[in-house]
Amino acid sequence: MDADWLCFDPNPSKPTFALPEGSIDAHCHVFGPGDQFPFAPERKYTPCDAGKDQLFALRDLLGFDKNVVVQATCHGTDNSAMLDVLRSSNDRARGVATVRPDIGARELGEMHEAGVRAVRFNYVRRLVDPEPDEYYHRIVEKIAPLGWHVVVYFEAADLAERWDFFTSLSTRVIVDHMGRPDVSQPVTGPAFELFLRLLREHHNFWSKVTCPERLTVSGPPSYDDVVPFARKVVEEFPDRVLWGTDWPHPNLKSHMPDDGLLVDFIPRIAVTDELQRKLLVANPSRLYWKEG
Ligand code: 0GY
Repeated sequence: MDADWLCFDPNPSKPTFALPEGSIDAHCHVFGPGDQFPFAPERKYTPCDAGKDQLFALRDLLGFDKNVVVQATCHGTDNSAMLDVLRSSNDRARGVATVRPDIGARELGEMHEAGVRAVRFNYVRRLVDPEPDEYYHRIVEKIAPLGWHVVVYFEAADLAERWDFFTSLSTRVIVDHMGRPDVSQPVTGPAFELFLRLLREHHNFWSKVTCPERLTVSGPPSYDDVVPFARKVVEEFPDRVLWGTDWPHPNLKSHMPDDGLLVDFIPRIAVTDELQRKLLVANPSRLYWKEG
C-alpha cells in the first residue's frame, strides 16, 4: 500500500444512534484483497486490503441491513472484487460498476444478474483521467435499457463545465458527496446554489449526503461545518437523498473516522424519524432493490 495510506479503523465503536430497520449503506467499497483481486495497473493509489468479510462485519456492527458497493478506482474496470461481494451477500448487496463503452450485452446481463444497478462516471482527476462526453454517452446507451442509473463524482469547481452533459442524461443521476462543496464557504454561496439548482431543476438528480470526514475543514469528531450543507439537501430533497459510510475511506489524509461515530452524525443531518427512514431505507430500497 502507499506509504502515506491511512487504513480503516479496525475497531470502530458501536453507534449510539439506532439505525431504522432495513437501513442501507448506499456508498461503500472493497479493496481486494490484492492477492485474490489484483489492483488495476492504471490505478492512482494502492490501498490496504479491505475485503468483503470486513465489510459484512462492519455492516452488522453498525446495524445496517444491506450495502451498495461502488467500484473503487484502484480496481479500474475490473469489477471482480465488487461482483464477488454481491454474489456472496445473499441478496443483501447491490453494485455500481465502472465499465468501458465496448462492454458487451452478455457481460452487462451477468452484472445485472449479480446485482449491479448503476455505472459510475468519475471526473476527479487525482483518481482518473476523465474521457470525452462521447465515451460516457456510449455507455449510457447500453445501460439505460437495463433500467440502470448513473453515479457521478466530481469536484464542485467542475460542475459548471459538466452541466450540459449531466443534464443531457435521461437516466437517474446520483451525485456523490453533494458534489464536494467547499464547506468553508456559506451554504447560501453561489457554488452550492449551483448544485442545489441542479437538483431543483432536474428531478432525475439525487444526492448522496455522504463524507463529512472528507469534506470537513473544521475536522473531527463533530464535523460541524458539514452539517448545514447536508441538512439543507436532506430537507429540500427528502425523497432523493442517500447515505453511506464510504468505508474503507479511500485517500483520507488528515484522519481516519470511527465508523460508529459517523453513524451518530446521521441524526444531525436528518433530524426527524421520517427523514431518517427516507434517507436510510425508503430511498435506497426504491433505487436498488425494486425493478424498474
Ligand atoms: C469515494 C472517494 C474517493 C475515492 C474513490 O473510487 C475511488 O477511488 O471514490 C476519493 O478519493 O475522494 O467516494 O470513495
